[in-house]
Amino acid sequence: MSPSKEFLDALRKYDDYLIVAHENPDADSIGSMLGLYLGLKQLGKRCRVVTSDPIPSSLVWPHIDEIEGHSSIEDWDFRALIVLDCEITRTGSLKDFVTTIPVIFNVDHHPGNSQHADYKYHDSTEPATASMVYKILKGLDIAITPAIAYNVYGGIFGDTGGFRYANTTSEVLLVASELVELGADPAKISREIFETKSWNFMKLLGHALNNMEKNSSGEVAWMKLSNEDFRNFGVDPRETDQLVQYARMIEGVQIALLFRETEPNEVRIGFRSHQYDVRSLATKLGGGGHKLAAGARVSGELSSVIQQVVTETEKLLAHFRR
Ligand SMILES: [Mn+2]
Repeated sequence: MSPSKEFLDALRKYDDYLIVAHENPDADSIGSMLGLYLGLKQLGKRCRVVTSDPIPSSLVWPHIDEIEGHSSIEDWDFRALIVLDCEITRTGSLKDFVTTIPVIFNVDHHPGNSQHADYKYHDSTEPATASMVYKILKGLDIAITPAIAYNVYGGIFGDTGGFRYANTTSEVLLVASELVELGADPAKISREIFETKSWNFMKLLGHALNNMEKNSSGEVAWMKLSNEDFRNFGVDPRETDQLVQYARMIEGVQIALLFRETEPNEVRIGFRSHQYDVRSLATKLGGGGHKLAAGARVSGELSSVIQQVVTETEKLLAHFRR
């Protein structure tokens, strides 16, 4: 679905924008923010891009150094806010500041997005927010420069798992083709997003694989990392949210889980499946996400959270098969 005329007209109307996305920014949120930022600047808008958390160091994307930290914006008087790839509640430490901005634009592809916004472009059939940004730029007749192409392609590549997930459509492959034509570098982007890991990360991965577990039927597999593991291996928990893919690779596994004790007594859970709606599980625990890839954050002791969630997961599987 393309953005409405009303949405595009409204974007033309305002002169200054603060562009934000969710905490712990990923390739899609970064590519979307920078793609839209560079595009709106072509229209003569004043724009700033701000995140609550550091950018992954492996991403060396055009204009990425123009993304600012939280402290640089508080004395600014923005007319309009653009929230990408999430609802305002997921903007981390930016939340209190951004809610003071009078006009809200929201662009997101997560199902269940209930953000109130003056102008909203929401489509859960889109593989990435970056593919929606592409449609906004086209709708505004903005020229896709090599820097924009790089960022938008990067966002799409990230959220489709490198064109491997079920959200990879023929439409998005055509968009990707055009973006490569216009200057995106597929090999470099692939390396930056999926194939640049620190030594410590690889050692932690080995530890996590060694300690992987499965239930008696072999249909639920899970990985766990304690707060102590992160300290011992010297790895930032934020680098590890994709580890769950290894549990999902196992033959016969229907639902894969990742448990990370990111703070003492706080467990982040990642849910993945090839076919079952794991978002319902995540939502039950106060989280959310996509049908086949979701997450939640709960407080509690690691082993008891694991026990409880594995039991819930087995119940869900039984329910789907009834
Ligand atoms: Mn996304």
